[in-house]
Amino acid sequence: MSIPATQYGFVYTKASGLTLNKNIPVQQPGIGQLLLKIDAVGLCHSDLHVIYEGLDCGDNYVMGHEIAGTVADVGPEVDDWSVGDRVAAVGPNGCGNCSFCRGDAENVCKRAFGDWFGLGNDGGYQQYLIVQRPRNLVKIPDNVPSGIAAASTDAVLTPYHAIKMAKLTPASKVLIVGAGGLGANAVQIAKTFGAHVTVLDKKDKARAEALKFGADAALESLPAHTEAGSFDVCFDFVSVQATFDICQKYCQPRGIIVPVGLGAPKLTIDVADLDLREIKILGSFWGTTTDLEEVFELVSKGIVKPNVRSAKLEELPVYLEKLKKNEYEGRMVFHP
Ligand code: FEH
Ligand code: ZN
Ligand code: ZN
Repeated sequence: MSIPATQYGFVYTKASGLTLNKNIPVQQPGIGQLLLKIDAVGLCHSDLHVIYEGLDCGDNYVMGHEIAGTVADVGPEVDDWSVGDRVAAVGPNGCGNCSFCRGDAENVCKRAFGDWFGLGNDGGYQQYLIVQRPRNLVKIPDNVPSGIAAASTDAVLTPYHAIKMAKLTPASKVLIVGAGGLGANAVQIAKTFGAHVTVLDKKDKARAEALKFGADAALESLPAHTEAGSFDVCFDFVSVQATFDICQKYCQPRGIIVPVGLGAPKLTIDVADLDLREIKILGSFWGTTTDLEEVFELVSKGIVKPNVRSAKLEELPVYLEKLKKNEYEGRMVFHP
């Protein structure tokens, strides 16, 4: 595989936002590192939160946190990967040594904040990436195309981790608010746990897709006669006050609300109701290496089918604008 000396990529700085750099050196991997040729990288709302809404993950790095690639070169002391392996990056990029990383919770590794792939540390909006910690890579199944793999590293991994944290059972009555990219994948995942799934979404197309993915009901809003406290677990993929209030009203006593979306920086909680009915609010962030391995199992078996569209990486600025205006469905992935 001939590796160029320089490449192009999209670099984020607090001063200039996201800009194209056509002369980024392609480094050689050092001890314990590997060089990844980027095959596909997904575009996410979190990118918009960084570029336009002040989410501070750091300064001066190549963005792109939903990464699938092929190992192009390995440095000394890297023995768990070989040139030609197809791998996906586990975004939170845990340090590997702390109690969280050793406890299968590397997604909340405190040392990795600001070191996430494409969100503080260099990511996949370029042709080649030096991976400092190859432990944070997962093999992509042979039958999973790179675009689907890239999208799965967040649009499937994030809802999968949230659902796993909520410990669904076949007796679970689940409410999913927002059946866009992550919500649509959540429907498919929740059905693998045997749960009864009700979806709320304003868009006809999203409700139709949710029913196609196995939702038991897909509604624009809950009927007036719906009993307050009808659901064991409410996943809010929008997380604005109005959707959170719906979740709190219709969550069972001792039920769980998981505000997965980042629609509002803060939410108001009816604390008396929360206490009287012992409602749990569960934070959930991205996912772990184990989760991503399990996600690839589901995707490889065709049980979860993420909705993905592809474009050339050079077209990224065009699709950033489209995403801002919600002008497309599904996940955009880019190929350098
Ligand atoms: C979410 C919020 C902030 C940073 C990163 C994330 C991940 O789910 C990537 O989208
Ligand atoms: Zn993302
Ligand atoms: Zn750690």
